[in-house]
This record gives sequence, C-alpha cells and structure tokens, in this order.
Amino acid sequence: MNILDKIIIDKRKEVDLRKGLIPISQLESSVLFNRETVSLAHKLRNSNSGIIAEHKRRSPSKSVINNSLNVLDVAKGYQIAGVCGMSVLTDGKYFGGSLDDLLTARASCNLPLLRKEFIINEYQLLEAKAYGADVILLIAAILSRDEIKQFSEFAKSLNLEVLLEVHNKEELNKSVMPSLDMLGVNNRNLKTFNVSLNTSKSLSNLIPDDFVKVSESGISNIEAIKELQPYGYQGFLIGENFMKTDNPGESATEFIN
Ligand code: IGP
Repeated sequence: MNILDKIIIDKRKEVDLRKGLIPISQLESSVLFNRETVSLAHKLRNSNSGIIAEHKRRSPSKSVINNSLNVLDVAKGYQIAGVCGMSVLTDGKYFGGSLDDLLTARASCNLPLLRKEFIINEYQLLEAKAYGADVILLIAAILSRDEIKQFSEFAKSLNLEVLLEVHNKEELNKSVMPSLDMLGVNNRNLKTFNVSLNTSKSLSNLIPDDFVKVSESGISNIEAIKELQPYGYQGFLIGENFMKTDNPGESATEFIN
C-alpha cells in the first residue's frame, strides 16, 4: 500500500470521529462561517511573484521540517513578506498540523488561506469555512470525477475557491470543470515522493487558459520560478524551502520582487 492510500484510510476514520463530535450546526454557527472570503486566484493573476507560502511542520517524505516555530509568527512573517496567500496543513498524523493552526493563521494575517488537507467529505469543507479558510484543495489522485464535481460545487456555494491538484495527464483530463478556480500541478509524486519540475512543464499546455496555473512542491529558488513562468504558471506553492529556516517570512521576502 502506498502512503496516499494509508493517509486516506486514516482520514476516513478521523472525519467520522470529528463528525460525531462536532455537529454541522456548530460549525455553521462559528463567527467565521459568514466571513467574506478573499480571492487567491485574483491575487495570483495580479502579482509578479505569485508566491503561496506554506506552513508545514513535517511530512511523510522529510519527517521533521520545523517544530520550533509558531503559526502566528509564520503567518505574520508571510504577510509582511508580501506573499499572495498562505497554505496551512491541517492534517495531524502525517504533517503535524491542525484546524487550530488554520484558526491561528486566520487571526494573525489577512492573506487568503488555503486549507491544505486530504478532502474526502463535504464535512471538511464546512470545517474549512468555520476555521477561516478562503480556498480548499482537492486532490485528483484520491477523488472520482463525480466527487470533484460534488465537492467543488459545494465549496463554491460556501464562497470558497477551489485549487485542484493533479500530477499527470489522466488526472487532469478527468478533472477539468467550470467549478474549479485554480489548477495545481504537484511536482512531487505523492506515491513515490519523486520531485521534478518537468511535471509542471509537460502538463502546462493541457490546462485550459481560464484557470490560474499553480506549480506545487520542490521549488527552492527564484530560478525555478523564472523557469516555470514562461509555461503560464502564475502561482508557486512553496513549503519546505521557507519552513526549514528560522524565519520563513524573511526567506519568502527573497522570492518577492
Ligand atoms: C509544498 P514543498 O516541496 O515546497 O514543501 O511543497 C506543497 O506543494 C506540498 O506540501 C503539497 C502537499 C500536497 C502536501 C502539495 N500537495 C498535498 C500535502 C498534501
């Protein structure tokens, strides 16, 4: 069994437990539930740098990345750096994150926030809204076309934007639909952990122009961004390269012009 299959098995159990503990009515009564969301797609379209900076403590591929920072400082640092948006890992078991991290980020900055999560149930979209997200991630590798349609339409009804992640042609072809806002190409194969910017390059011309193109993972220098921009990428999701430093915000500054 690959890591993605394992994560999904655990995620189904986790979501069932959460659903039993916190009723939908309680999520809907969060003050944040009716907050006006901010558009990440719009920011990316109008930016030269296009950085989406991630908060990530650890990952299955790298184990510990950074355990000594708090989300509050990281979010403030990213905002001061002038990034377009922030991605917050909320998976606990494999990435060391939580919904509380999302909430803290929300309280610490006014950047568009992406709930970085393995979404397998609409309930998680209600959580995303209740904890202050503006954008949700849908991963084509773990969802059917029908699920992508159902979840993305539900997200839009909550005024959440949708970033759909693919890492090959088949995933891309099955996923394209009008209820998506941004198409992300993950340079890291979540099954093997291999990283290659060529994944973004080779899929770029298959992505219809109406979607903002985002290149995700393994971006560690400005040269990589300069290399990807001619392929039409306007968003660059960067985690480890910032989080491995003592001051992720300051590291992000170097990527902003
Ligand atoms: C960030 P990196 O290599 O810069 O730390 O990657 C981000 O792209 C990565 O964390 C990611 C991810 C995901 C994590 C992309 N898609 C899906 C968990 C689930």
